[in-house]
Amino acid sequence: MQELDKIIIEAKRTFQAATTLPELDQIKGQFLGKQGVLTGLRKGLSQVPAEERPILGAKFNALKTELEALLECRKNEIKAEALKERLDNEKIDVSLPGRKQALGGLHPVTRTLDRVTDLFSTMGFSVASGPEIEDDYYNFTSLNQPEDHPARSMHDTFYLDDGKRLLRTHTSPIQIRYMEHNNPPIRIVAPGRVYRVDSDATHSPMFHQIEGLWIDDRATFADLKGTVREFLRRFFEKEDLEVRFRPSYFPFTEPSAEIDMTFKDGWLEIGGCGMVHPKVLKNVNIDTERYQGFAFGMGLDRLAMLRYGVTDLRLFFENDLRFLSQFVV
Ligand code: 2NL
Repeated sequence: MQELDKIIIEAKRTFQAATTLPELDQIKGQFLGKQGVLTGLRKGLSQVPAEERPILGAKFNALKTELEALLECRKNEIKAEALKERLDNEKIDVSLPGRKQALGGLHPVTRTLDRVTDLFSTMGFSVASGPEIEDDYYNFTSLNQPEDHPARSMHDTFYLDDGKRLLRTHTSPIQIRYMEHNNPPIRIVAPGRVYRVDSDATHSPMFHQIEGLWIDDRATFADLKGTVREFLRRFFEKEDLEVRFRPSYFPFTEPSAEIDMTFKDGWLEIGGCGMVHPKVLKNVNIDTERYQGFAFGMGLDRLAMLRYGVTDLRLFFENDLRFLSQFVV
């Protein structure tokens, strides 16, 4: 009888120590299996005196039933623990925000270009374009740039391998081509990529320009000043922005001027301009007795840098998403 009680205590302890179903199954074998403790006990029953056998037999059966019940109970506990652990590990927070599709955006130079062309179109200008690969005639000769002009040298201009074609160094050829195919009055802006052999914090071998051209029977230097000043005031959203025209020289304009605007507590050069040189008009068969006009040019990247407060031009062309993604939306 004492031995039976000990078995119960021992069984409870080992069942509790089992943490997995296979482990519990193995322990079950130790008690109820063929070589188990209970089988040993049943064999011992035959040695007990006949009169004690019924009581011990009943006790033995009760013990067996209890062990089976304890096993079942522990088995359910282990299953419940395994389920709880799985639920804890696999739980998801359905209230978390979803992963959004990454949103692209327009490049800051493109945004500036769109803004500039929008402003000029409200002032009556159309937008013209042309090839980035040009030849000597459209890039230099037609613009009254003499053969020995330093800008034509290999140091400043990218020539293609044939030695004849080149990457345009300004967007003026667009306007030459436009004037060849359209009669005055002409009012266009010509934006685009241009190329020069130059590279540092403020110069990139590829950069962007926008030029404007206004040809009719009376356009004057006063119209030029008003047009450029009005554009800059609208672009920088500054009604009291001052613009200054400083005498200068370009082969394709006469007279010519640099365009300065007020910036911080001084002046900042933002472009150049002038009255289109009669030789240039003659090159495109415009009658200089009837027509005259002005042209101006500005750096688009420069306008973008000023608008967004970017101090190194190269950031625009490195395509680092940490920089570019700040211009999304
Ligand atoms: C600058 C200066 C300028 C022009 C561009 C032009 C075009 C034709 C005829 C005459 Cl077809 N002129 N363009 C004129 C003066 C200045 O650009 O500093 N650009 C960034």
